[in-house]
Amino acid sequence: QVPQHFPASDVVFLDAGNGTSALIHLHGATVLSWKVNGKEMLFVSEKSVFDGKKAIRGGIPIVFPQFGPWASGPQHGFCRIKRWNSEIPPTKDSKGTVIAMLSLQDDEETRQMWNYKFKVVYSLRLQENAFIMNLTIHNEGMCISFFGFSTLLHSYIRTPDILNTSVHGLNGVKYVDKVNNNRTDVEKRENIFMDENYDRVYIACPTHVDVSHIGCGQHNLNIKTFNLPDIVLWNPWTEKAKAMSDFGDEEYKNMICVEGGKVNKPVTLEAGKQFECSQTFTVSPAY
Ligand code: TA6
Repeated sequence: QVPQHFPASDVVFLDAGNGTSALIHLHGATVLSWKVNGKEMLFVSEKSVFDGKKAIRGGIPIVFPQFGPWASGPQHGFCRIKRWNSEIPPTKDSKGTVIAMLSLQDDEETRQMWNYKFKVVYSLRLQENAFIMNLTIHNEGMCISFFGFSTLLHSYIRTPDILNTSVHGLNGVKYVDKVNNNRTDVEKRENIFMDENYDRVYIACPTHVDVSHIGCGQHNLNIKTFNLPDIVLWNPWTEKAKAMSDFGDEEYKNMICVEGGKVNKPVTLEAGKQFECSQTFTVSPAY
């Protein structure tokens, strides 16, 4: 359902064959589409704006250097609203993995908000039934450490029915509930079904979670994370859906955000050092 009329100069298309493909928009290096056997696994709002200014409502926006509201700049930082560079054209390696590499460097605008020299390199590797997204944040300064950044991959997963989709793997994990005055609690369910507005930060999670009945409902998604210890679960539900101009009133029924992040404990990165994190999506037939 992603409008296919994007100018070729604005997108990077990965084709791994057998109906497996991915489409990345250079605005925010936002993955817009990931198809397996021709079936779309990601959600992009029909009302998303593609004006090169506003964050795209859906796909996998990149959150850096700040998750959530930010005194120095836009909510969720500037990465998802900057135009990234495609460093290498998509190439297929000897094992059939299609690789793309995008990057974003500091500029006058970012330094106004966050006065650091940085380079973020986003490498995407698409295999027949796995999609590996690796984000490496380089502190390009000579002597100044980055203090306290957070980062997160804000993945909008598609579902035919939010009431039949569940998140498995967070039982026993502590979470902060942003819908209930940031109260903390411990998850007690094996399978988390959403039937209301959810906005929770699960802290220090296992490295694997599953999301059931995604895409057209016949697949389960496994998300494996590296250095993204926290997981945000979000669904705006009815009232918040109505309040977003770039989101359909009923679209909350067809998406679930399961977002791997390093948000609970911000990162301090010394000059010349790098912070690497990744998430790997694989799908299997729904149980
Ligand atoms: O990831 C959940 C969240 O932080 C929610 O609080 C909600 O604000 C969502 O992100 C979307 O934020 P956005 O700035 O894209 O409207």
